[in-house]
Amino acid sequence: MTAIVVVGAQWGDEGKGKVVDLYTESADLVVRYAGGPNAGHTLVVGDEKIIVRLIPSGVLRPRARCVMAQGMVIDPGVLVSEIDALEARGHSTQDRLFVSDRAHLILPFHPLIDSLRESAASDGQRIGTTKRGIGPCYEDKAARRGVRAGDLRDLKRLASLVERTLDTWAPTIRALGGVPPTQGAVLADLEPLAARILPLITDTSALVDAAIHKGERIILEGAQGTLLDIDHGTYPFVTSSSAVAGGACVGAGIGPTRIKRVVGLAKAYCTRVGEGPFPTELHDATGERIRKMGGEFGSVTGRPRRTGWLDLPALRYAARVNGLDGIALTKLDVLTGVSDLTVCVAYETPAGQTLDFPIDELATARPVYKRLTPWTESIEGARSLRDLPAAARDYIDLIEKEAGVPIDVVSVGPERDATIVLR
Ligand code: 2SA
Ligand code: GDP
Ligand code: MG
Repeated sequence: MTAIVVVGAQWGDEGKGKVVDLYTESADLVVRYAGGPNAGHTLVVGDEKIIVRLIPSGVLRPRARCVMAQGMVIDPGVLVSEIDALEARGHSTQDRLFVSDRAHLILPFHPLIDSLRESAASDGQRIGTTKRGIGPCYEDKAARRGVRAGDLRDLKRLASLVERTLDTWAPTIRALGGVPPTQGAVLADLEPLAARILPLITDTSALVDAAIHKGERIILEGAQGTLLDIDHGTYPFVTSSSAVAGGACVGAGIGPTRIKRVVGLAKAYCTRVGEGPFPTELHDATGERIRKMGGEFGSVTGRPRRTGWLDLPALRYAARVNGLDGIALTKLDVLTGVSDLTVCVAYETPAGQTLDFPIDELATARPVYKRLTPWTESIEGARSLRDLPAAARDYIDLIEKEAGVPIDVVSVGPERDATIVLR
């Protein structure tokens, strides 16, 4: 068994792009198992920075095949632009990019509905989505009226499927003050894209299974993060997919017995983009400093990300619901010089103090903080634990102890080699 799941342990943007790219050095197959073009996974290699939204983060490793599996929702226009942008920069996807025939398609009215709803929502109701049509597309999937990538094979059938879905949404679009596109306009957009995407479409569950049987090394790449998962996140302020490690089995179409290891990604602090509870959020100069030093702006939307202290109960929760075997700790360098370095170690709730993450009581629970010794030395050049100041090593030890999960990797910069590999 060779399949490793890489999953976000917080609210996304933990550095999945960097870590998946790193792990793919020796991988044969990288499989994105959930989400869609709401994701922005950043890859930094030398002077080059590439943000992938749909295509798996292994794409810069020429020997790795890349699979967009059936748990994903795919916007055909975004996919074709992403392929063209990569090719233009000399990164070929020829013969190594595969799209599941069962992945659902984001159609032009999905982002329209998403945007109209967000604009119409009152404060407290707004989710703060990326407006990329993710929610409405997964709604069509659950309502059993979605259009799938495999449907692009038969344009006549595609026309009737688009009509059915569009007819369902048109009254909602009008009620929200929008103008639904015509079926003709949707199909006219889709047909040239279909010609480009059709050669990529296949039964990716069978492809992944064959790779498993050949003993190939497989990375299953998550999107967003545990606390944005539709079942296990801070509902309703979540995305609409199964972001957790369990989602890798459903999303890629393989059984749990095939997974060898689950690695959770955690930033050395927390961020969240969009609405919803964030108990350790900082609204002060330290929060601003972390945003600036960490470049904490949405990779897709450019929105400023909310920043806050590391939440250890939330990390323990992520360790539990994902069954984490290891943690990749990222962006430790961003905490250099943060003089009031603090972590959340527990929560105070009406029922008393708890070490658990009180996910359904976040409105009333209060974080219990612990102040730690800061460090001021630059750590971007560190390549082993010995290169780190004692306070940074203590920070890593504390996380490992409190999360109850070994730290496999510590990332100290966006580049591939700015990494300390521990196991
Ligand atoms: P959606 O668009 O329906 O999935 O939004 C629902 C919630 O999920 C959050 N979400 C994200 N959170 C962090 N990063 C994401 N990707 C982009 C990035 C975000 C960006 O890499 O920075 O550019 O703004 C992502 N995608 C979805 C979203 O904020 C909502 O809270
Ligand atoms: P993802 O969605 O989990 O792939 O994360 P994003 O790409 O949205 O955001 C992570 C950001 O942090 C990107 O700009 C990365 O280049 C950057 N990054 C990743 N690891 C590190 C690190 O260890 N240190 C610093 N300073 N930046 C990092
Ligand atoms: Mg991101």
